[in-house]
Amino acid sequence: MLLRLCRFKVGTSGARVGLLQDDGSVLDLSNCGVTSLTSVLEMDEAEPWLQALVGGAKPERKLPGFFRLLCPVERQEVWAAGVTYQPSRAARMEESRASASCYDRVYKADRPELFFKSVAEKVVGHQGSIGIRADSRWSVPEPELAIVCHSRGRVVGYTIGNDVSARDIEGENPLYLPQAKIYDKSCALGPGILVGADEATVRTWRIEMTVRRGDSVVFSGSVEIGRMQRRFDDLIKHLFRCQKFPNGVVLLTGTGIVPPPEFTLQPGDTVKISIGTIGVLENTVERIEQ
Ligand code: DO4
Ligand code: MG
Repeated sequence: MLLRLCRFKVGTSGARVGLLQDDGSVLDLSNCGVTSLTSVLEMDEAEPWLQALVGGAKPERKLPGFFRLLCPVERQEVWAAGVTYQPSRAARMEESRASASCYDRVYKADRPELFFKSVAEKVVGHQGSIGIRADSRWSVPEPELAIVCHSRGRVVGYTIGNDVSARDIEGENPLYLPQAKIYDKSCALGPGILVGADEATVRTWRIEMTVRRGDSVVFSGSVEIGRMQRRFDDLIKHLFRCQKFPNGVVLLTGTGIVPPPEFTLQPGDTVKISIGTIGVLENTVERIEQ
């Protein structure tokens, strides 16, 4: 069975932990004594433990329509890597001519670009709304593979991330990067965390993204994860250098899909991202007022 850990809510009850099923239902792990996602992610061997749990305790099934998925983080910080695919390097060099060499150099350098993206409380889950800044004229989705690590730095799973960004603010001056990247609803993760896949398999998957406006598809694109210029363990090694994550961490691994310069997100758009067997992350766009 695919093990996709998720957080969900039934009515006004608190957050529960479950396993997302192919038919859209969820196996509720709360009656098996699982009260937090972090407690599972922090295990040394989460995968066999979950397999045994599902085989034995018979968790209750919750059908679609009777629950709402929440973002798959509790207290984990979210970080992001940048300029890890050739299209991202080319787009950044184009948008920011004055500092083009920064992007060119970081693409090849031993030290990757890593930046803080979000605290867990601000992350949007599947079917929540993502934000575009009212003071930006050029906002884009960045569909990215997200690696989930426990506090000792080992990869425990994968989810889908959207590193929503204001390209005009970023392009005006690289010192504005935090404002282009960090604001309300700029980070989405979901639908759940796939446990037990290895890097070689994940690198064969494609990231696919479609943006819809009303009845029209206004952008679609895809990239194979194997085109990523860096190895997962290399990114994680740098992230954990001189820094601890007591509750684990999620790392977005950079975008390889860059819409053309005339494309900007608009309120009401729907952004759908799918990756391999992780599933689909879908969000609608809302304007974040100043
Ligand atoms: O350097 C700016 C951000 C790059 C980024 O977010 C990406 O490549 O995905
Ligand atoms: Mg990005």
